[in-house]
Amino acid sequence: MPSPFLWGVASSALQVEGALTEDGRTPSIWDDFHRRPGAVRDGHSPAEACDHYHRWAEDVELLGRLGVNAYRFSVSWPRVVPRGRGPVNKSGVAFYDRLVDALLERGIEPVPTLFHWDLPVELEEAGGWSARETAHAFAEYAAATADALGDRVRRWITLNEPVVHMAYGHAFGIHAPGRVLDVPDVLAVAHHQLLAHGLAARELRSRGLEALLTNNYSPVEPASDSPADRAAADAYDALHNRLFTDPVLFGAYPDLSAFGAGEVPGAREGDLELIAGSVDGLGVNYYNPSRIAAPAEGSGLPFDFAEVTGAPTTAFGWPVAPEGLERLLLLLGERYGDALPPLYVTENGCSQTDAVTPEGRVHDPERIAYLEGHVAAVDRARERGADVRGYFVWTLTDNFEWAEGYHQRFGLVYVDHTTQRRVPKDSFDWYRGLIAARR
Ligand code: IFM
Repeated sequence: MPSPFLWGVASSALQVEGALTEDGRTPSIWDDFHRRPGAVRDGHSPAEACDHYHRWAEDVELLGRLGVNAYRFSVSWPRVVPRGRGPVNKSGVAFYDRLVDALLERGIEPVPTLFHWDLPVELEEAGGWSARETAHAFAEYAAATADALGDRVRRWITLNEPVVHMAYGHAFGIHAPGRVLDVPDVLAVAHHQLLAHGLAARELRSRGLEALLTNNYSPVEPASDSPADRAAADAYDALHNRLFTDPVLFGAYPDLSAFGAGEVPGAREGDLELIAGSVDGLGVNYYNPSRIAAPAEGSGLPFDFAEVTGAPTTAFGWPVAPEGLERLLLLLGERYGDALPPLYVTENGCSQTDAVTPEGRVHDPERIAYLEGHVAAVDRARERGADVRGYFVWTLTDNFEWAEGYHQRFGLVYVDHTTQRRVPKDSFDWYRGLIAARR
């Protein structure tokens, strides 16, 4: 019998768990990075986040009320394998054991992500994603986690948005580990993440489990019809949309010549063969489209961002364009044809400036409109042939939004970050109603 469509929500360990020093967890790169002056807005810290490590039962209760049949969360590498490599931390595994069991008791499929940007510091000190060995360490950690949970968890996501981790963390320095590398070194980071995915997928599949890779995608349009803007749009598309997908589906890197790159550094014989065909599903995180122009004189990049005009924006300033999701899902089919595995929208959502009313309610009509529009876009794409098997709202609870700290609220549930009180927003009720009607 085919699996039912997955209606879910998504989260990640560093953004919700807190308890950074408990039960044997060691620091991740974000534990260090957030302390750098100016790294995170207003110096916010992930130390407590949503205190999900202690309040997981309450959060699972919320998921039960919401009626989702899937929950995407991430496993914290430094909690499960504290030194990045070597012995597994039983207490760390026990946390995810309890979570998985509690989800299954409510008929909610656990969909874990193995890496959502929280690399153990010890591995960063040994070279991080610049080091090929990190890919092997990841495969060992993936194997150990699959051994612990694979009897109950079928679908696994290896990496979350490697393009964002590569660019923000290793080129722009605005996410952990805060490195600003040259293009060839940035591409080596990309290759090692892809290798890590390929090695981990092999471990998962050898255990009869499914391996998914989740990326951030953004349909690209040139700012004008000029050849320069079109070339810039192609360069951005290659970087943002193709760099982590072509190797996995076609076994080859896209044309990166606009970045002055010939061979991708770090790629060894046999790597692309391992990476090719290594997914049983593609995770699509979609927030907004991109409009791209030719770079200004002297820019170090072959593209520049142009404003997407005529669209409302979220609190983050991101344009709201649900039709971009439909376009993207169809484009993936056109681009990859038979090589494309089933698609899952593994993240979609928006930040808004939410507040609790004196009556204890959170009215968020903009979020409801955003989600309604994007679910309709998924419907249209499916009607037009896209094989989409799931949709996950980002996110359940307002959480630590990386360099923005607690300033961007994406949750269906409002969290008062001083008391940890959870208040379901109107969008929570809206999503519950949608799921009830669809299931
Ligand atoms: O919060 C992030 C998430 O960790 C990765 N995808 C985008 C979300 C919103 O910025």
